[in-house]
Amino acid sequence: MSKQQKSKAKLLPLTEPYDKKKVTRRTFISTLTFGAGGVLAYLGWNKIYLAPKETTADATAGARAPLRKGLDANGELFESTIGPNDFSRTYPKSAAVKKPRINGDVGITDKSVDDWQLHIIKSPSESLTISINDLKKLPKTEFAFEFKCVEGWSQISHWGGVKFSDFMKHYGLAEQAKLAYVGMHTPDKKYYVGIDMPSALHPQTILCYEVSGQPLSPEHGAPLRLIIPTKYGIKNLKRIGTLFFSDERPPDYWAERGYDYFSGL
Ligand SMILES: Nc1nc2c(c(=O)[nH]1)N[C@H]1C(S)=C(S)[C@@H](COP(=O)(O)O)O[C@H]1N2
Ligand SMILES: [Mo]
Repeated sequence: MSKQQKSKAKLLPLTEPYDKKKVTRRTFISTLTFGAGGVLAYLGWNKIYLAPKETTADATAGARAPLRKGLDANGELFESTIGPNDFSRTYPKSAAVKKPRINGDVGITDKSVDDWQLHIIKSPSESLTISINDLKKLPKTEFAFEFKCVEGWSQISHWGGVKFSDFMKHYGLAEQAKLAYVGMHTPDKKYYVGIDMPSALHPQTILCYEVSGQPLSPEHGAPLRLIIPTKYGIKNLKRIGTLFFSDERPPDYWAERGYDYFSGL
């Protein structure tokens, strides 16, 4: 260092007097706070981790009880806010992808759907069977919307079919519509969902037989699937075999594996 630099360095203003006591106390407090936070996080995690799994008495199972409580509270909040006037955003058909992604094949691996019929269980003693052509005679509704999967992808796709509410009216299912839920499953019963009735009767919920303007392919759920834009993909059951109505929550494939029963968007 040259002589000049040395003298300049000396001219620098002194920093505030350094209070060693204060610094030690601050270090002590912050260390303690950090430590306490860590302990709390660990205890919280442990509590959830060690908590029993919820019981299988109802339609949901597989989540730790405290987490399920959170999910249920969320679901209830959603259920109380969604009404027939809350629409999922729709897009022009041209915004839809040409070949929508395919995801999930539980209950639809059997490719033969020639002898398919829709079974409606009106009551323990009364049922209806309906063909795809019967459904195609009813007014058609089509729209493009952003289909969302819980696995973290979404796509704008274009679907067509008959409004679930139109279907209920046409087949005289007014009494059934008063029940709290509709349940549905694939013809082989391997995939199944339960839908709360207000969501089922929502004007955007359709019994769908077309995707991208073409009849559904087996992978998309031919010949008939559910499209319910107000819920995640998991609720959009492909290849509906049977519909039934109930005041109890119907069994639900992904709810049994820990997902939220309502699965609203
Ligand atoms: N029968 C049946 N329906 C199903 C599934 C399934 O595995 N089997 N997967 C669900 C899930 S998780 C999603 S994201 C959508 C995917 O529909 P797509 O294959 O037409 O894109 O279907 C839903 N419906
Ligand atoms: Mo999904």
